[in-house]
Amino acid sequence: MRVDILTLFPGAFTGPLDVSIIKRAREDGLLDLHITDIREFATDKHRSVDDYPFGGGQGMVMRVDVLDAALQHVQAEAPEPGLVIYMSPQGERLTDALVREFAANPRLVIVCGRYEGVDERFVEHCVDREISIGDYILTGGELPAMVLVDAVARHIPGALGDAASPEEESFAGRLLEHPQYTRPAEYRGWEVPAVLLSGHHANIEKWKAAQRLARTRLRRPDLLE
Ligand code: 4FV
Repeated sequence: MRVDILTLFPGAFTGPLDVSIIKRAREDGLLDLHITDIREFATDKHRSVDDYPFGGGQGMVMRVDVLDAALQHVQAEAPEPGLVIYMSPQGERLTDALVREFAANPRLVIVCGRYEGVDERFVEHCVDREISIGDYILTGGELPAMVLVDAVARHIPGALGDAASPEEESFAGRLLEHPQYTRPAEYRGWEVPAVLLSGHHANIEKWKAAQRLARTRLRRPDLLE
């Protein structure tokens, strides 16, 4: 999968996408990540990428001409155009189902906003999907973009190694995960449920299923609707 990220802060991506599973997926050629600086496509001598909002209001808005030039350049860097995703609080809420849908694409182009956001004409004419990671305001779309890349990369065949598969985890079956325990079995008198130490697989599976349901009912009844 090829993922292009358009951002004013390429440096923000150094680190979170260079460790563990994502690092290996990139090294193994499963994830081909490209970060492009939007400011490279500014045309005026001040290299400005934003301007005052028409109709007044606080803050600055990112310019449609600079964003479109950056997008066209990146799209032309590979034969297959990517699905264009703009991260913003006005978007559809990111869910496991959406992550799986995006993971089925050969290529994504993720646009990170800053300031008050982008000119709406860019969203209207250049963006395929507007996505929010939650109802709160961040300083930029970079962290949401990393969340999306991390979540999607786990679904690239082979990215998780053969150990785990995304099929068997939370939200796939729309239930929260059962509690997890590991050694030491004894610690400060804090108990490990005996069934997990019983070796009785049928009972263990029954316990896990009951835990998933009980936790979901208690903590996220909305997932059961
Ligand atoms: C955001 C979110 C988010 C809004 C103004 C960037 C910021 C600034 N993106 N889910 N929540 N974006 O807060 O995706 O431009």
